[in-house]
Amino acid sequence: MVFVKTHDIGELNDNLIGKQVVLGGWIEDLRKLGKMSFITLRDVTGISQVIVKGELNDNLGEINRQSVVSITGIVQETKARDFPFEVKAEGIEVLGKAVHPLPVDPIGRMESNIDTRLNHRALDMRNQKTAAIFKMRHHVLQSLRKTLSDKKFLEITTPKIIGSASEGGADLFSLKYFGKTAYLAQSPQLYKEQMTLGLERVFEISNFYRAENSHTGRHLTEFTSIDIEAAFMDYNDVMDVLESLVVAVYKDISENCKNEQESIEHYIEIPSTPFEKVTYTQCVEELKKEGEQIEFGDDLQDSHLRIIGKNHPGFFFLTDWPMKLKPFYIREKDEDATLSRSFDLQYGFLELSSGGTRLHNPEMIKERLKEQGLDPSQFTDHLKTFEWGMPPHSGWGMGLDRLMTTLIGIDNVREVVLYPRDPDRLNP
Ligand code: AMO
Repeated sequence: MVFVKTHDIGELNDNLIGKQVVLGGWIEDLRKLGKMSFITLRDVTGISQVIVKGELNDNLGEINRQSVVSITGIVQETKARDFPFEVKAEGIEVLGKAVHPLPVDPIGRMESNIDTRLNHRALDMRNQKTAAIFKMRHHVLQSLRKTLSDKKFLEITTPKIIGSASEGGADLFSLKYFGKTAYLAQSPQLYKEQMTLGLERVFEISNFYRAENSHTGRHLTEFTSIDIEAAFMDYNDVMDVLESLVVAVYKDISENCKNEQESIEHYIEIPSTPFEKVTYTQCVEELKKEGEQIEFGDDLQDSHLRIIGKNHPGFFFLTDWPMKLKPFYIREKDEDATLSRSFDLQYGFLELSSGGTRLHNPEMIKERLKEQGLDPSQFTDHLKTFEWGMPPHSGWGMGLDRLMTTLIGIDNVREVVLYPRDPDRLNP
């Protein structure tokens, strides 16, 4: 028999009182009280109480909690405080049994550690806290796409299987490709830059890959990146785009995900603007004052960023990094060629995004590639596009998973990724 669900539980309303509905969902609770039983039925939209009486109750038999059932019944008013309506059952069919005990408790009465939950991720999704996080992630994606589209950015999808490094550097996964070696893209960097010469403003939201053997709460080997690239914009312009995008997402989620915030017991505060801009040089001075051994040109280590993050809590831009610390495609400042037109968006110590104004003179790019020990001949396809009327352009990339952790107030990206991939986790 084909199962037909007439209503989601969240759709039950006064007009349905006295009418028959067919619901589908999971048994969250089942209490047998002699002549009658009470079922708490949950679907993705809500919960309802179901009353089972008479012959149906006598023949109910064993139904494990968390089994999926179809319940036909009449909607009625309820005295129970926790439910807006209840349903008097006329028929119950078990569509899929759940074993007992389950490997994790979806009600969350028995807390499981994150590894156990990730090993049983599909079941973890029935935990209302976990489900709330992924409902919020859905809204964040929608919000990002809407804001960027409103700002006249076109969504593109660039290849993930590539023939040479997109960013340079060592953190590339390689794979066999019909007798050749291919790589998994680390970012859409080269393609998004190329697209500015035809489409001007582009964005991409896709997964990218980093063969980094990092074991932290903020690194994954497969992460979701939000990238933009815009012709005729400078790094200050794309910082403005980033700031307004982050604020729009925060507002959107704060207003439209009230139930989800209640489920995770974390309430979103909208960041105030403008975000502070702190230069790399200022950071070095602050660190020296705090007794750190650091000189201009040194990279900021995790311990440094923790100090800077304490001095500047919340969102701020860390700008004007030394050229030598930046990738080959970043442009220098006109007034001081040792400094770059670049920035990171920080949330305290956490780096959320990096970006900048790009070089658009191919000879300069070749020089920079050589300086960084990269072979310009590996970038021929990219470099030739700079001879086709490449506009000046700027952009950034932001880790969606990291942005999500700031929204939900949890500091492990694994909580906001369905099936996280890290050096120790390749399954399920
Ligand atoms: P970058 O390498 O700084 O810049 O990456 C941009 C942002 O992506 C996120 N991110 C990660 N998130 C989780 N796990 C990882 N292993 C990981 N690596 C990066 C971070 C980071 O800030 N092409 C440039 C961007 C640009 O200039 O447009 C780039 O990829 O949030």
